[in-house]
Amino acid sequence: MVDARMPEFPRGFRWGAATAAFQVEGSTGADGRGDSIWDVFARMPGRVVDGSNADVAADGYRRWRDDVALLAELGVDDYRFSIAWPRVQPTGSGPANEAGLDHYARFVDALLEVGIRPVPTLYHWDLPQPLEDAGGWLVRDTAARFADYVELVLGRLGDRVGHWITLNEPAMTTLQGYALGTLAPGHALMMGALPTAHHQLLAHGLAVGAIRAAGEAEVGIVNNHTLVVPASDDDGDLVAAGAFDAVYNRIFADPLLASGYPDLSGLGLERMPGLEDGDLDVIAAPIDFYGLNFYNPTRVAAASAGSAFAAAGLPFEPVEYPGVPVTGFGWPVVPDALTELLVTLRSDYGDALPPVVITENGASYPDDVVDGRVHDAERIAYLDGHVRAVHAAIERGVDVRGYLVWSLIDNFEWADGYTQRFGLVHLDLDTEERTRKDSFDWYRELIAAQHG
Ligand code: GBH
Repeated sequence: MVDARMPEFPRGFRWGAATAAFQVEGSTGADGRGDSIWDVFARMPGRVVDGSNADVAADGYRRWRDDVALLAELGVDDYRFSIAWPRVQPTGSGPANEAGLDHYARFVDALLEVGIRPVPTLYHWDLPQPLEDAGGWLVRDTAARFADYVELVLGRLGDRVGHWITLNEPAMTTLQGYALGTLAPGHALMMGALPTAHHQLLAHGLAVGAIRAAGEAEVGIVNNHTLVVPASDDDGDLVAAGAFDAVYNRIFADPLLASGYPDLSGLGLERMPGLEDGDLDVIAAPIDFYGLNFYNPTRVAAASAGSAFAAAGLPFEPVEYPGVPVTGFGWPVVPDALTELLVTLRSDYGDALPPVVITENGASYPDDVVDGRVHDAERIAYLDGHVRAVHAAIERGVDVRGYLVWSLIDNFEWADGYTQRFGLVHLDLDTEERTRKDSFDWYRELIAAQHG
């Protein structure tokens, strides 16, 4: 099934898979875990499309040995998972809940035992609810709380984890969690959400400081970027595309890799709200790798009169991407956009861009089990195209060091509940049974061939 013409990646290139605690663990009440904003959001009627929650999810908190075995069979170098803050600090502050840390210590040891490098994300969207009650990412103190939590994790796992990721996709927390309200905590503050961008980046910078102080481990952040494609060459569309790029990409990348925030005048702002003296130095602390989550490009036009975007004072509007296939989620499939994005990052940030790791890439499709198998040819085509796109970027001079598939296993897809499946492994929602999809075998063979 493996296409023999898959080009060879550089020696040492790392292959892996990714998940996040809230999406796979379940056992939300076990061992003293507290509520996160996602537990609460899922209880609000109408917020999760299928009315589901993550109380069981993929049952990973109990079935973690099965998942380690699947990863070992897949032959991955790296496994990216996340640590649930409300398991470590059930209320978001105070002493560590040792039972929560015990789980991750066991899990990390099991990965190391089978030769897989653990790459934990310290925050993948599960903010302890009491911190949200105190203002969440809108308040500066949450950044300090995050740094305290990170120190507790380092105190327990710092001797056996050599690679940390601070935050997952701060852009989605700001844009969907606080500006539009489509993800937890569900606030529709539009421009009022911007301080959450700054406070998350500050939290990242403080966490980098804590990790440096604790030892030699490498650290990076995960940003999701999109390739912004103007809908036409008209001035209005070009200006709109620039503003969209600032909001979606540059606010979250420039303070890390360039000097400070991008020009926000297109949004009617003189400076980033919440920014205080010295913050930019904290945020710009050097990182060892830049995690990039990529799913699709975005076509952007000038906001049309009467649209929700125009009503909110925003100059842009994402529009349909014509003439390409779409995933089960309706997202456009354009592998070349990943090459272009990587080349653009390299040319925009130059040597300030550290080595890049593709920390998520994948696609959702319906995936029915037929005679004990899942024939997910579309997922294989998606992954194959994007792996080649990464190789093309390397050939054009971008230093990419790894590629992780989202996701190891079907899981709780946030506001889309269990209606979207991204896994290499199929999850039976009634029995929790795991079934390898064809894409699992494809990826296993790809990794084996690349390892040579
Ligand atoms: C990631 O976010 C998350 O880190 C992960 O937890 C999640 O499960 C995974 O992706 C899959 O969703 O409608 O064409 O405009 C993804 C961020 C934001 C990427 C929305 C795609 C919309 C595409 N996504 N974006 S489109």
